Amino acid sequence: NRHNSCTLWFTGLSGSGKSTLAFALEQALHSRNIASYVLDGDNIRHGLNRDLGFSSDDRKENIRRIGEVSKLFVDAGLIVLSAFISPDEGDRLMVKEMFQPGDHIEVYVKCSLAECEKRDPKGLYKKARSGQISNFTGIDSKYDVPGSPDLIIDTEHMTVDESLAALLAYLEERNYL
Ligand code: GGZ
Repeated sequence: NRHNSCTLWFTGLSGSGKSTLAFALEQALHSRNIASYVLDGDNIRHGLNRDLGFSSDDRKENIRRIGEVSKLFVDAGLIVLSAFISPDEGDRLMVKEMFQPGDHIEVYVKCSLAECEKRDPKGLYKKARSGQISNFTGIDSKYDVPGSPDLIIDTEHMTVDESLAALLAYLEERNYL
């Protein structure tokens, strides 16, 4: 199917719903015969970026490599769904500048720390609170709220279906689909 390839860059706290939304969108695009691919911590941090941790330098290098990989996949014609906390505004700008304008869409997956901590799907906030994990985003490592995202998805107040509809509407209105 004809479409305009691009990267949707999902940023937000751990547990905000980035990967959930990315996979829901991947499925929706798949059923329209549009090729997309999800990059997230589970397929990147265990492979390509297994040498990187969570210091600010390592997060920056993590984000830089993911930006480069995303760009290659866009060149290959895909809609890339990159779901990483990417807590630093400067690092997010670095990624944005790797792309042609229009090839990069920043999606702020907005959810309060309190709600993410309540969800705590992997028990990581609990570990961070008890000191078993350090440099955890939102607890003892910063998250810069995006200053000018292209789209905000408020997962605290929207269902996955509503969030998905908002993403699809955004892409349709701007003729990506
Ligand atoms: C934040 C951490 C940390 C620390 C492990 N801080 O919710 P998850 O588990 O499945 O996804 C999180 C993932 C974050 O990796 P990213 O590559 O997205 O981070 S960044 O963009 O900041 O480079 C979380 C898990 O790894 N995790 N330790 N200290 N998240």
